[in-house]
Amino acid sequence: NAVKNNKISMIGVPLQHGADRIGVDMGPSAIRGSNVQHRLEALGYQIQDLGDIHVNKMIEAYAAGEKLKHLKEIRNVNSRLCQVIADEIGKGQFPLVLGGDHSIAIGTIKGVLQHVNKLGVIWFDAHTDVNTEETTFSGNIHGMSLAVALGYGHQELVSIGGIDKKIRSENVVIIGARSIDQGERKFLKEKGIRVFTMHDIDRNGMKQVMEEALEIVTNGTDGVHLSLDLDGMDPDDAPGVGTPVSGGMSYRESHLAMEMLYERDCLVSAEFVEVNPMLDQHNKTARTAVELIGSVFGERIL
Ligand code: 6HN
Ligand code: MN
Ligand code: MN
Ligand code: MN
Repeated sequence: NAVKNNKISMIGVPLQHGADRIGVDMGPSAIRGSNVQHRLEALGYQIQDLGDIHVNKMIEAYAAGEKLKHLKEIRNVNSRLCQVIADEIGKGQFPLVLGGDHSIAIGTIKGVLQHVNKLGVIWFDAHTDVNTEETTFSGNIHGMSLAVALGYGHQELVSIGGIDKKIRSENVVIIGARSIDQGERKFLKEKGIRVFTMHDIDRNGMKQVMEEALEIVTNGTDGVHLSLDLDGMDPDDAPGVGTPVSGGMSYRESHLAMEMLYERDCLVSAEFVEVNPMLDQHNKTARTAVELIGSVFGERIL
């Protein structure tokens, strides 16, 4: 993991085809422009910036009439991402992925699964991203990526990196949810996925929620992946996202969650997604992402 070898590979994925609002493809440059590399180097890490995964931008016309929008290009980008993640972990690097819309979690997780058999996942999000082609209202694949990682959804997506490579519902937690579609509710219940909603955070506090969450994702697993959608935070703190939902996690609650993750020393990979500079206010959301990245890699106030 990162703390043991101090070597991080940074990978940008300027994908927006999984979401409806344009601009999220500029997320990686906004995060890089907020000095993520210097911040991590100051903490003693060696950073290799691998640049961006190639995304074909000229496909907009083909979305009309597709049930799953831009399926082919999303499959291609995630296949490439999966390979890069697997290669980097093979070299002993810690992959830090910068999004891009949340459909990129498919490629990241499938890549990690090439090396880590039993993978725990912390899904930090206002949404739960467990739609399938049967339940989706929007057709947007960023609302389906967790289901795909669990092995449910379109075969073109589930087969990326090998159909047998999947995470198990008992090793997954979702934190910060407050917008769940009807079909997703059913899915979460059927699969027994533990969801810590905003209600749980209000009632029990982030400290207790994270203690329980860490117990679940580390129990019987060989490592944990953090998939952090910036819309999990309150839109006051992270306005630059395509699907904002009010009443989210505060700046301090989010940092506490990151600090507790660092203390537990269980992460093998992380991704920060859905930063949309076109919808942002003075780059606030990208800067917040970089600050959260600082905390998850060990930055402390004192
Ligand atoms: N995200 N549940 C909605 C849908 O379109 O399926 C919203 C998904 C948002 C996805 O924010 O990563
Ligand atoms: Mn589109
Ligand atoms: Mn999401
Ligand atoms: Mn979301």
